[in-house]
Amino acid sequence: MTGSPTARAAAQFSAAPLAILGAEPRFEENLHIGRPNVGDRDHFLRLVNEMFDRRWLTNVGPLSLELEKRVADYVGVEHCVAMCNGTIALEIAVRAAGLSGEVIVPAYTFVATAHALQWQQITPVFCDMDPRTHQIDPAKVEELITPRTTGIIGVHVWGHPCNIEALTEIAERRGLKLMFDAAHAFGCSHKGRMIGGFGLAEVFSFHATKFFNTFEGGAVTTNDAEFAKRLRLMRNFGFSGLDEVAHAGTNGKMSEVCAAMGLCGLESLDSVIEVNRRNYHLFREGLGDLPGVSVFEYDEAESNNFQYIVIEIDPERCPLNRDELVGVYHAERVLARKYFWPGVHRMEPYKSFFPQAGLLLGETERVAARVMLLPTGTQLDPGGVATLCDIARQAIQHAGEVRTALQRMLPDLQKSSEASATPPTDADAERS
Ligand code: T4K
Repeated sequence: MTGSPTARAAAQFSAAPLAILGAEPRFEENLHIGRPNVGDRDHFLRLVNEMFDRRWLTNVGPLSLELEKRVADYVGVEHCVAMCNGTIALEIAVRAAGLSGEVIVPAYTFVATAHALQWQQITPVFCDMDPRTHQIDPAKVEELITPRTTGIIGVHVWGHPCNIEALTEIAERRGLKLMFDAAHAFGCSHKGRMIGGFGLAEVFSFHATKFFNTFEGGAVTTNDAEFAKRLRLMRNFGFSGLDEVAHAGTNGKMSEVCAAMGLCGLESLDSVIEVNRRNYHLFREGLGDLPGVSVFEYDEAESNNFQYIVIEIDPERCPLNRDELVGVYHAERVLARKYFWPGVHRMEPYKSFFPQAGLLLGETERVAARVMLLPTGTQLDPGGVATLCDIARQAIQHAGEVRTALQRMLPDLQKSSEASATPPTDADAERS
């Protein structure tokens, strides 16, 4: 975009060092949300060499068993079952719990939470959130229970715990299974207890974009020995012995190279959290006084991983809206994201199944239109955070020019996205 006629014209009347107004982008390369943290490479390569010497690459080898033990100790549970990714871990946990019919989940989550149900012909019933915490609202869960409901899956969005007590009380009183999608919450605690031990089971994602990663990976943690046994059978085709299959199953095993990555990552977990914590505080200081801009709050009396910098833009008070700010960041090569916009209920197949779902999801829709995420993690030093904060400050101070520049760019952007999204029609063919 730099060097385009629009940008050059804008640069002539603006002093703001913003790429959207014609300056050079502040970052030379794209800055991603979820850039992986990489631990001690020598340690990792040593473990991988040993793995090659053993010629044992997957199928619950010594590295994945060691990782399971270390994760179980870390979160303080009896059993950890490592899996190939968080989505399969969810699917297996849902199946092992015997869920069927309808299961209540938040609409404000990554689509995998709902897909893990839908994939097994279970209907996800979308529940609204508490806008203060972004977590599923227990009062609204109760209203969605029908004779077909068999369970509730809470999601600890951003690593902030759900209202675990209220959900537990409802599940017990109504005879429902309760599990948690804890994909964001490794290293987080609730009332001094680590996330991982609540409900029947909790499911972690160790995807590359998570602050702790095993390339691809995940785990189910539980204190229920029978449940853990079922999970282990199901993740390995149901094999209970050589040539002996005791259960329906799939392939959810974590490979040894992934487990090696996890074992290295555990060594640097505390230092990564420290970097995230530092960045989080710098973001709060750097953005806190901007009108209509707030940074999602974590309870600092608890353990947090601070892996997401979640910014909420109040369109009544901020001179730019969320989408405009995202546009400003993208011009600077900062790939800010709009998680979890537009809400899972507005994605397929759910939006075709439940076209009116939004009517019951007012808070979800309002929050999803206001939230954006900025990068953090070990890729970002304090100078980088200061630059990210300055971009928002400059954009807000020059909101009028920024909006004009964005609007000038809009027809071009629309044209190019329509061209790539719309298949040619017969009329197009005739015209050409
Ligand atoms: N439940 C919840 C609540 C979840 O948030 C997730 C996953 C799951 C369940 C399922 O767990 P997994 O099956 O994934 O283990 C990303 C992640 O892929 C996904 O794991 C995560 N949640 C979700 C919140 O974010 P996308 O499709 O939005 O982004 P993606 O993966 O294309 O990458 C994000 C950014 O990271 C990009 O700008 C590129 C950058 N990146 C990515 C990779 C893989 C890198 O810089 N390096 C890399 O190696 O889903």
